[in-house]
Amino acid sequence: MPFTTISVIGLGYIGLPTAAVFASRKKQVIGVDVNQNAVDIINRGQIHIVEPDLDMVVHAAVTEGYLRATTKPEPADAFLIAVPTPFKGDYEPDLTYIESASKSIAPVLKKGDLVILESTSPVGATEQMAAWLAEARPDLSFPQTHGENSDIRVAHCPERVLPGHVLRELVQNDRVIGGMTPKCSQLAISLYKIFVQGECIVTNARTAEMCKLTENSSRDVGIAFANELSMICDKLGINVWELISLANRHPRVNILQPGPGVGGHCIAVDPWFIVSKTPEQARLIRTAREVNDSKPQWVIEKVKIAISDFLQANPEKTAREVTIACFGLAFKPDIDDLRESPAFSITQQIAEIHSGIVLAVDPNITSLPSDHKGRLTLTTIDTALCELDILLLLVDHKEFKEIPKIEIQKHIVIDTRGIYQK
Ligand code: SAJ
Repeated sequence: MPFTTISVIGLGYIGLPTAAVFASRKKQVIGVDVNQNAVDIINRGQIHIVEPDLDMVVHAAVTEGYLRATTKPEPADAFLIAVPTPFKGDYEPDLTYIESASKSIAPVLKKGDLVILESTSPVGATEQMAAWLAEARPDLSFPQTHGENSDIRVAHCPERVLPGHVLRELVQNDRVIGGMTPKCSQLAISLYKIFVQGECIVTNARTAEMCKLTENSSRDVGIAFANELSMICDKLGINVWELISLANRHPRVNILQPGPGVGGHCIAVDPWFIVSKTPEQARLIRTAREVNDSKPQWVIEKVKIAISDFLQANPEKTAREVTIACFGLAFKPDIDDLRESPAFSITQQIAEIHSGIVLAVDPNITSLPSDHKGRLTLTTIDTALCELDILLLLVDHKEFKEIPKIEIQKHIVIDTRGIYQK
């Protein structure tokens, strides 16, 4: 077996579960992260992110001595880079994390090592990473200059796991393996086969990069279609959820669900990597992003209309006396992740513009982030139901679906997920 020691650079939502799963297969794993606090937490056998069951796997891996975290790269047989790839203010991809990760591992590389880029990346990033490595290590040869005879093998193998189901999907999902040469791909397959039960399918690095971007753009375009339909149906007085469920009875139609916008770190980001490379061609992909990004503002306008309807029906009241309860803060159902959450952003904006009380309700959140904006009070479902005048449903958490219909019918409801209107 060519891999005794495996190093994972970037111990976040992808890197930490990946490191832990390799360790659970009894490989020596060195996890590297620039965040000393995260490193300390992991070395105590704990985790600094939220993902079901990950705490147990990390705890076992650290206690049994297979996983160790550090801030400084050490020699290994394979390096997996799983650092963030955000975009800059102008939607251009920001590769600085990949650049510094490559430069940090370059000094410890040795002949025969495999370097894999797992971070979601714009087309060409793997070649760029290989160029940074080659620049830092002129004594070693790389695939871009030495092809199959290179000392170092390089591949792009994008992660495709769904937050909330990471441990299962890491093992079961098929893997796209984009080696810079066929030998690079073969070595990468032998690494992933340590834990991947899905199929490992070989392509080149550029196609693998584009494949990941395509998956998330496809979902973004699908959600944009649903969101656009919801705005069209609102104008035409049609229940969009009934419409979609009827249309989806056609054997070749499968429309996704509208919502208050698209959140998370991936789907709202990755399509821009295609747009930034090919702005003239990527017209639909750009428009989908714009449609989804415009949905939170559309929801806020609906809330303003509901306030004025309420005041017309209750002329003795003023806006200060109208209580709005926002049900759901997370970026999708049944998780507690507030990252890039349209629900949280809408709730904060309402708290900033509304003069009355704004209640935030989320059964998965125990406290609001310390830097939240606006006057917001986190409360329970029952308290909110007693106090609210307008119910704004933003996330289809299971607890919200269980509220008796009779409780919902008493109130003015803006249901962005259709759970009370289906
Ligand atoms: N959403 C809707 N309507 C839908 C489906 C989703 O409004 O019908 C919204 C969700 O509420 C959420 C956002 O879209 O705000 C994204 O959620 P998601 O569940 O579609 O995806 P993520 O961001 O949690 O994970 C995605 C996955 N990609 C695909 O399903 C193609 C995952 O497999 C990727 O690994 C992940 O991005 C990633 O890391 O790139």
